[in-house]
Amino acid sequence: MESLTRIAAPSASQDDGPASESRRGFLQLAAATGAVVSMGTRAFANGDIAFYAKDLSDEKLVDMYRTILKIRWHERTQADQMLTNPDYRGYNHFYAGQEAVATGVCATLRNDGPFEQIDLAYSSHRPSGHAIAKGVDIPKMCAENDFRATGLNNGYAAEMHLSDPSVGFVGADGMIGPSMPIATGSAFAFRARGSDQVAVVFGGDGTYATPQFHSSLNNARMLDLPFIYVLENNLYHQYAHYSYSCPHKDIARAAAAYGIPARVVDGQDVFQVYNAAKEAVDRARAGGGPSFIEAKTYRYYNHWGAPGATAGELGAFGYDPLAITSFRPEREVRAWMQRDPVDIARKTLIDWGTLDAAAADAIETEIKAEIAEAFAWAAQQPLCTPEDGLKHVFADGAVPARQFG
Ligand SMILES: Cc1ncc(C[n+]2csc(CCOP(=O)(O)OP(=O)(O)O)c2C)c(N)n1
Ligand SMILES: [Mg+2]
Repeated sequence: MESLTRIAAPSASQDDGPASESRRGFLQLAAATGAVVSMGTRAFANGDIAFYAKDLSDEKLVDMYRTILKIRWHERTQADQMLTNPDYRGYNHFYAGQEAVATGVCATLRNDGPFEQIDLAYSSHRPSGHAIAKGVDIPKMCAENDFRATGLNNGYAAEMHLSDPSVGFVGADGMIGPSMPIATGSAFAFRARGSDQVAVVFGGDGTYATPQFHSSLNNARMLDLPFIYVLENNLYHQYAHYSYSCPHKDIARAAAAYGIPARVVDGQDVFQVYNAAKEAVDRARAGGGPSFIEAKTYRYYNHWGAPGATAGELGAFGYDPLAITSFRPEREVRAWMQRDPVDIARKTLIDWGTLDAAAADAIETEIKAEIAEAFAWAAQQPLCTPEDGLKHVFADGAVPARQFG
């Protein structure tokens, strides 16, 4: 039995033909005239998805492009801070190169409203892209990442424990694996309450080797939970290629063992990711149980921080002193950068007539300035004090301060 399906090559270079164009036109007309259009995921007989992101409104498509750019410029600006500003305390496991995955998935989720109704996203140790795509306040996230007292989590969390329940971003997780059973617990609660919310987990190729990966998938299937696992296969866990810990080229094959429908997508193409996520979310909301999405992608920086990077330039190349040896040849990084998620989204929207080049440039200029402003605001925020470090450790008043004197 094989439930694994693959979404074909980037839609930007594909001609879906006049039928798709006229369908998009029809849907836009229907939207403009207020006609009720029943939208849903449809599949061809061979299993390929027939729901195209191109059916979305121009506003929603441009919004996805803006999100990709916000993530990209957040990463680049933070890398530059780390490389050039000795007063900057923050750090990151950079998400640049993977922006289309978080953006395409979160664009299918309910990200605002009462906590009892929004969808929940569980992140990993590489959280900034997931956080931005889910809708966290970016200036506050920048402040948090620099350990500022007015940051998203009052400076207690920084990158590794970022969290914002108001948008359903349950949070980052420094451990590889545990987010999966916690998220299946949320999905179980949704099902028990009769809610149509879904729980999404973002994890890396390294999670295959954890026990939580296998037990969570099995339980999600056995209990038909509204649970979506988004595996971002960026080829490496820390400095080792994923073939060192997983026998499958497509890790999504593992889902078949648990009877979970799976898709492999080009993680550099936000609209392919959107299509697969939309199918999975529709299935989960309708009571159809879990789904597995493997997005083939790549990180432009090394595992952690900015070794090998140069201020003002995208990406990190060459030997990483944090690794015993570097497993990433420079030519591999540069080859992946040829299939850049920002470029692919931009080209697709220009092909579809949603944006022209001047409008796309103007959006990028605007986002770059917005991110620079977020970092500037964060740098003005008060730092945490040593006393702050004792807050929230014990119940207030339970431990006299002299105990630490
Ligand atoms: C249980 C556990 N073991 C080891 C680590 C150390 N560690 C941090 S990140 C990482 C690799 C994760 O790789 P992957 O899941 O592919 O995610 P990526 O970094 O590629 O995004 C490891 C082993 C950890 N955080 N937790
Ligand atoms: Mg990885």
